[in-house]
Amino acid sequence: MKTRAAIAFEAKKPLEIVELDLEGPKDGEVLVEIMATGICHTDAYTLDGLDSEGLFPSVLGHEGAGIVREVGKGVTSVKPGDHVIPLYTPECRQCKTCTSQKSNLCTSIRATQGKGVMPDGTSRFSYKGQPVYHYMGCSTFSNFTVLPEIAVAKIREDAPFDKACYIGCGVTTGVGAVINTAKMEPGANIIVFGLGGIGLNVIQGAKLAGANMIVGVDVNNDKKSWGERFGMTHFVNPREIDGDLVAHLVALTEGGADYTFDCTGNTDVMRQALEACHRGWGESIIIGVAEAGKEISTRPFQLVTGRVWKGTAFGGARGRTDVPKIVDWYMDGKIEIDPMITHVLSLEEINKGFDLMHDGKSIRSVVVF
Ligand code: NAD
Ligand code: 022
Ligand code: ZN
Repeated sequence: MKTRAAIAFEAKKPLEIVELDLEGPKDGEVLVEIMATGICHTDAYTLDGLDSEGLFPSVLGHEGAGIVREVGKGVTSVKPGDHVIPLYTPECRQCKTCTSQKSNLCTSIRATQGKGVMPDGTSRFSYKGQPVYHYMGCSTFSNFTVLPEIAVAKIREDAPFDKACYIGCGVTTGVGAVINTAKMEPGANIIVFGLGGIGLNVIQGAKLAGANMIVGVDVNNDKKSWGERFGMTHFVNPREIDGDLVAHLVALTEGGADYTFDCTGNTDVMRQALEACHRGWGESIIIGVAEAGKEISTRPFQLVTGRVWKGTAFGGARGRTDVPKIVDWYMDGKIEIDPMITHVLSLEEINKGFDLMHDGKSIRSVVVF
């Protein structure tokens, strides 16, 4: 079949909207009509050539929502007509990691997903007879895409696609980091570094889980009102305080935070986030993805005195199990999404979404097909 998609032909070039050829689903795969897709940080990162594993040409996009249109042989968990969210972190429920219940980093299709192909080693997309790579197993910048069955979460049918798509990455990552990774207890004091599409979701997750102080740190003063909108209690702009940021934050939280979250991807901020933790028990969760080759550092004394450094992918969420629950939270009004969707674009306008992100003018841009 044909599908309308935005292709990244090479790094640092705008996406091009073209008609691609798409092969139908093979065994264990499903064809999904994407109804809406969010533009997330790592799509831009790959397009900017900062991801050492970026493949071209490819159909980017990893945050979406849509409807199953066709299923391949052996597919049992979804059927045509089901509403789904694609998962860049799949959940096979059979590999060593899934059965361990200790991590969400399912390994069953990891190798092929990283190479931009389906589990059988081939791509379903092609343009003028040449294969086009899949991206993070999702390729949601296409009106139709093919996904492994284990990489789709079935969701309720009354959830609007143009909001539910954000649950495919940003919402689940931020809220999940608090609930699954930090396992934050009510009454905790937290600090969130970077109040973008991820940090704001950390804030609303912490509010939901009953945090006491929620301190937001951002170099952009426009983010103060954004943070407050979702439950931030204190705002600090590192450029506007006298002296050392860490000392300031430790004083503000009377000894340091119980949990801190890096939502910037900046390795200097990661160090600040660890050192702003409370002596003896504070935990710092790295969410931000740093540029290829960057390293983090601190004095080992920070860890010896009880601070804990952790990281999280997709908020520690097990996609097929946890994503439908987050959709329920949204539909029940426990979490908000609508105000964070600052721009709605057509596929033809997708490059504008990347510009808005680069200029810090959007929280989340969503493309509707
Ligand atoms: P964003 O660009 O919307 O937000 C980043 C924010 O950080 C901005 O408000 C910016 O002003 C602020 N900032 C920049 N430098 C700062 C500094 N030195 N101190 C304080 N604040 C600073 O980005 P986003 O979409 O929220 O994503 C944040 C990070 O999370 C990215 O690195 C992204 O790749 C990563 N991410 C990780 C996962 C995961 O599973 N681990 C999932 C999604 C996104
Ligand atoms: C999503 N991310 C950033 C913005 N939006 C993001 C990027 C990378 C990861 C998670 C979220 C991530 C963390 C750990 C891994 N990845 C490795 C997982 C593993 O090895 O099992 C990651 C993921 C997918 C891909 C690359 C790296 C990919 O499909 N290319 C989950
Ligand atoms: Zn993302």
